[in-house]
Amino acid sequence: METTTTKRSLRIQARLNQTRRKQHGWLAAAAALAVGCAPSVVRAGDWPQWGGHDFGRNMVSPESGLPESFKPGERSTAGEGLVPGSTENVRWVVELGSYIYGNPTVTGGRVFAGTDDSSLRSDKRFGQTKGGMVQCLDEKTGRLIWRLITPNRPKERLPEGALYGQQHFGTCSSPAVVGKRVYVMTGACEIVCLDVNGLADGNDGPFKDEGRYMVGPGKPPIALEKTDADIIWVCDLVDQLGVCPHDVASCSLLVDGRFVYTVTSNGVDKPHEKCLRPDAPSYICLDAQTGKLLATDDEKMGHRIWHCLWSPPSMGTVNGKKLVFFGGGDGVCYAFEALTKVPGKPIHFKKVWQYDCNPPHYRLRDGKPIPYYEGDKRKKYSTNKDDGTYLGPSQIISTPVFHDGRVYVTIGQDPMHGRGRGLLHCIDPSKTGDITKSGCVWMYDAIERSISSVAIADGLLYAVDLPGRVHCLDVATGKPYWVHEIKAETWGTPLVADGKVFIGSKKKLVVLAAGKEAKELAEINLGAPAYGTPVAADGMLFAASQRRLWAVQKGAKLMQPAVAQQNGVKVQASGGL
Ligand SMILES: [Ca+2]
Repeated sequence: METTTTKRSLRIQARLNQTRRKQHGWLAAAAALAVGCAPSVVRAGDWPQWGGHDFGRNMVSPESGLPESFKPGERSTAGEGLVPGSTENVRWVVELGSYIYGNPTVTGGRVFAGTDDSSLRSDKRFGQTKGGMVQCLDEKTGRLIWRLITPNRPKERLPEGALYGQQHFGTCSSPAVVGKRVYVMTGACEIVCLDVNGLADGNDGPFKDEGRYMVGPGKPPIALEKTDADIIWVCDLVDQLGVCPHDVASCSLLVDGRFVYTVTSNGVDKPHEKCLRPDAPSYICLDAQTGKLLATDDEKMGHRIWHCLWSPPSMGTVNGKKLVFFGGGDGVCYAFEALTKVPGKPIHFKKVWQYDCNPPHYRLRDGKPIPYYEGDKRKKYSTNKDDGTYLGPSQIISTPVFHDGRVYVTIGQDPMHGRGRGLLHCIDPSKTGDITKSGCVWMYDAIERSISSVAIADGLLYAVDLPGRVHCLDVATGKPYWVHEIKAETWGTPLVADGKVFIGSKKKLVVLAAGKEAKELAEINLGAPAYGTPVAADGMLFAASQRRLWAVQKGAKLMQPAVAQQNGVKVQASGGL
């Protein structure tokens, strides 16, 4: 049964889509022309931020007509690209790099994705730094429109003793698009605001030094081209806010009009013993227009943080007030009042509540605190056998999801730490103060550690844990209907769309039927791990492996088997090349 809220939100979404269809009629028309064999109905519903249009970040899309499966194509042995006719329901495929952790966003006929910089090899202007990129592609064809290159942050631009950037994962967060601006946290621990049109229509904003920025300090600036990004402003969280990131800087920003909310990716030092910048802010709000700091938290979480802050915030209206929900590197979920106006100088967020996601038996053994890193299977002193039974404290890496007056959040650790017991909480956010007891609606402890967020549709909650078990629960009670085993490590969040649940995993992309009975519809091998989260927009599914991004559309065929080279980005598409 659909809930009234779901029906209402779908009706609102349908109205939004109608408006967008009117605004972007050219897109629908052009897309229908480009794929002659596809159905004529092309929806113009976009997905502009992590969570789509929903600031609660519930990964549910109103798109319909999505195929149950697709054939990603076979690699040609006679050269680059795919064997002609080996794909099914695929509109285009783009090879974007070696790491695609930044889940795509789609809006205004464009697809935005964070990647590493390995596809830069053929652009002679750059020496590779194993840094990151933000790539903007044409939604119809997959062709490159522009890209931002963010060089790897060198050691001398970090506090001494930091452990950061060694994994070369690139830009790991989802770009957020509002109007003509794109906001993203780069792999270099900056928040950047970009022009949605890139440099094709000139160099906008106060930032004019893109040619120097994109090669990194100490090198001569490159000559800019129309396919380069146009930076409007940059806020460097290390230089300007004193943050010391750990491993990777990542947060899918929440942009609410004038306000950009994010965690700072402040974290611990190389030996994982202490935070080098314990008084630096954990949660901040920047001015979307200028990049200026508007607000910080006053939690001083650096004094108790275990690893690093990576959890993207969400937002919801509770008791008539907009709240922002942040997942802590200390295992605590926090709610702060959202800003309502631009303050004259930076202020502290007003805290409304906090909720400890680690109950006493997760934190204490025989009355003594359980060391966090005892749960890291790689440590010599670890007692974690990596079989999912280890019980100890975990942090919040997933997004706290706000839906229908409740907050849902999982706990977990860096996947490298191995398996362990997790916990999924349903929180009543209408309380104030320490709401660990008063705000607990239900807990579900048959889940292992998870860095995935939940998706909720039609009264059912879908959650997935690190070893790839999908849990379908009654959202009201937390009682399970079924558990399905993907049997592969899973980092991403389930996407519910068109009566299906799409989940990426290390081995394959899995499609399940949404509903009270477990039913697997398809397993799709993408040829490389699919750690990210698929998204749906404009009647298409956008799914990525570590290397490639597929635009999946029912009935679409790759019309031209030739591979187009665009500054190193290889595209196979159905039309327009
Ligand atoms: Ca500029």
